[in-house]
Amino acid sequence: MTSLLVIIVLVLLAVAVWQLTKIFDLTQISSGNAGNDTQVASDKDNNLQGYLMFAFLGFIYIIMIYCCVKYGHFPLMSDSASSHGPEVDRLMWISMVIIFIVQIITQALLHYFSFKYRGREGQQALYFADNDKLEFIWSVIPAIVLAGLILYGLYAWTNIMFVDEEKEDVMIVEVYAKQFSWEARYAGDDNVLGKANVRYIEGINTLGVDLADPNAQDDVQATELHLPKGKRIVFKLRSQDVLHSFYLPHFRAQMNCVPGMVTEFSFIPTVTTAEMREKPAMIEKVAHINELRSKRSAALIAEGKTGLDPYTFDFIVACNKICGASHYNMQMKVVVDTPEDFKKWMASQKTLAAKVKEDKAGAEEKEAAPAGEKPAPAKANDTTAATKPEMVVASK
Ligand SMILES: [Cu+2]
Repeated sequence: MTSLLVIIVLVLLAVAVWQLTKIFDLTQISSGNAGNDTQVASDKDNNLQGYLMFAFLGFIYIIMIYCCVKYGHFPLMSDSASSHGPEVDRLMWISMVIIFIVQIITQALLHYFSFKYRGREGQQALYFADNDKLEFIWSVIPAIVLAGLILYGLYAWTNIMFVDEEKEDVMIVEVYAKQFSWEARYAGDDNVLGKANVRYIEGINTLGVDLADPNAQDDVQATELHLPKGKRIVFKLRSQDVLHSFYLPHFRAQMNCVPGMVTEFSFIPTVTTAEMREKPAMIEKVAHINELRSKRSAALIAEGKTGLDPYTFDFIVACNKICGASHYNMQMKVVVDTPEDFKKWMASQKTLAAKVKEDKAGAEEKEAAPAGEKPAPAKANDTTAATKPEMVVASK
C-alpha cells in the first residue's frame, strides 16, 4: 500500500513538472522569446476539438444505451411486496424518466454550443454581464419541475404514513435493534405491547420487557419476523444502543430506530415468501446468484475449506445506518405467511413470560441439585441452550 502511494506521488510530481515546463514555454511565446508558435491553438486545432466534443457526446450516449440494456432491470423498482410499494416505485420511475430526458437534452446542448462557439482566428467572444430573461427561464423551469416532484413525494409520504389504528384492523409488532441484531415482539391477543425498558434486560428477557405489566403477559418474542399477508402491521421501533435503521427493501420501507424513543412505520405485506420465490425475475436472480456461488464454492473446496450452501430467497430486515463494525451483518429474516400459516406459527410460539418462568425454574433446579449427584438437570439445561441457536448467534 505504501509503495503504491509513493508511486502515485512520484507520477503526480512528474506530471506537475511537465505542466510547469509547458507553462514556461508558453510564457516564452507570449513575450516573443520563442520562434515557433506550435503551442497556440490554430483554427485546425479548434475544429478538431469541436468535432471531438461531438464524438464525446456520442460516446456518453452509447455508454448510456449499453448500460440501460445490460443493467436496465432495476430490482428495487419492480416487484414490490407491500401495498404502498407500487406508489414508491412510480415516484422513483417518474424521477428517473425526468432526469433521463433532462440529461439527454442538456448534454446535447452543452456539446453543440462547445462546437458552435469553438475558437476561430480573429473572432472575439461576446461579453454580457447578465440576461434577466435567460436567468428567469433557467430558474423557473427547474423550480416548477422540482416543486411538482416534491409535492408528489409529500403526497405519497403522507398517504404511506397515515394509519387509522381505530378504524383499521392492525397488528402491533415491536422491532428492537441493537448492535448487531434484530429482535421482534408480538403484542399477543390483546394487541397491546407490555412496557419495556433497557433496565429490565436480564437473562433471556433481552428486550427489557416489564414482566409485571399485565399487557406483557401474552407478548411473544422472536428472532425471525413472521408477517401475515394482507394485514396492516404497525411496527413500533426501538433501539438499545445507537442509531439503527429498519430497512425492508422489498417492502419499500425504512425508518430510523432511535435510542430513547419509539418510532413507527406501517405497511401491508401483499406477497408471501413462497409467492415471491416463484416470480420469474426472482427465479432468474436466484439462479444467477447460485451460479456465482457454485463457482466460489468449488474454489473454496479446492482450497480445502467448506463449500457454500445454495441461496434461497428470503425477505430481510437490514440495518441501513452505519452503526458499527458488524453493521453489514445486521439482518433478520422476514417470512410472509398466508394468514392460516401465520396463525399456526403464532400458536407454536411460547410467550416471553412463560419462557422466563421456565428459565428461572430451570436455574433454581440446577442450584438446588448438589454438584456431581444429578447429571440430569445439567443435560436438560444443555438441551435448552441447543434449542436456541439463533439466540446465541444473534447475541454475538
Ligand atoms: Cu445497525
